[in-house]
Amino acid sequence: MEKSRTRFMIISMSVIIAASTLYFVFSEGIDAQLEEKVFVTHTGGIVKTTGEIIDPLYVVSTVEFDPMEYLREFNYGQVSELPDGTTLREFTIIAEDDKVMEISPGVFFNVWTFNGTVPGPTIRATEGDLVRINFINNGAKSHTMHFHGIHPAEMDGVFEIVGPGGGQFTYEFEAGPVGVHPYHCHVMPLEEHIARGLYGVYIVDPKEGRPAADEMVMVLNGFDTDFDTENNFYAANTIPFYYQHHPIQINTNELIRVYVMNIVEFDPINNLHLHGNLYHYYPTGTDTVPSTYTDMITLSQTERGIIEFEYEYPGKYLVHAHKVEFSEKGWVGIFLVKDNPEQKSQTGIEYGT
Ligand SMILES: [Cu+2]
Repeated sequence: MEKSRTRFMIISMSVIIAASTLYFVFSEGIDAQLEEKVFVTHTGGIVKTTGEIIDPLYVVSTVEFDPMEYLREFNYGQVSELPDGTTLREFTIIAEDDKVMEISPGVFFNVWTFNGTVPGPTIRATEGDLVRINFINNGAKSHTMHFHGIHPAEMDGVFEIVGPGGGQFTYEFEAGPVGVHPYHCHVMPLEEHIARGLYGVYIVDPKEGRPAADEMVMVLNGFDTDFDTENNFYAANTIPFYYQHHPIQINTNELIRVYVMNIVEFDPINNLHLHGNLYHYYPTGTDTVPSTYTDMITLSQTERGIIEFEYEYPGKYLVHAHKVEFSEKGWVGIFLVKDNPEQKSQTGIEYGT
């Protein structure tokens, strides 16, 4: 009894000393929670705080990620021309596995990143370009980049493991086929390397291009923050409820094109439902003819495609998983459609039909 009390005292003192040290070192970045709060944990336990809790973790969030920027950000690489006239697109991608991200208010999670974010950058090329990825693994674990698409076996990012602490590999392949494809780390246990965040989108444009549109990328992802192989949070582009609190602004009568990819681990399916409208869906984006005109698609892991639509009426419209559990845990957003009677897309949604 006496022994355990002494141990408790030592642990308590250590925590107080550590917290005080952090307070003096990082006093400006520390968030003090002044109010007493009661939480119910996922296991049904009740946690009561005493208020004035210092959360030193706040100062170690090392990911800067803006879902609104990510939504419409496309990386075309450093472009040059080879002697035979082929376009070369070079990208440098750095893997790390020590970053901490605030996944949801007050929830911090060790994410593994390509170029510092989850998802990694959207890589974009045109069919027939030569894509060169200078991959550097600055993590503490082995990682690779495995692209979906057509390429030689040694460029597949599966057997050529890239070691930690600065290991390097150059992936080089011809961009193709046309469409939207995932890339992700392919080191075992794959489940962990994907669930931690090592994935992104790779778009291959047709040589003739696609009709002008307001283009965006939505990666349907989730996070298992308590390691029970079930996701606690879901989102389009990492931050739960982000596009609900920050609606995506679009115009009436303008063609909207969304490159959508499901990368959710642990769950067999995910889906995307659009309100007040229907969209043309091009599975994998490999065909110019849409396979369906719908308001609901269901995707298993790494299934992806392109959706195209226009809104006729202004207002707020939800976009969300119709697996309601996922939408209630974060995968829900809003399109805020502004009236723009002058705006007419050049080709309308008849593209490919
Ligand atoms: Cu990995």
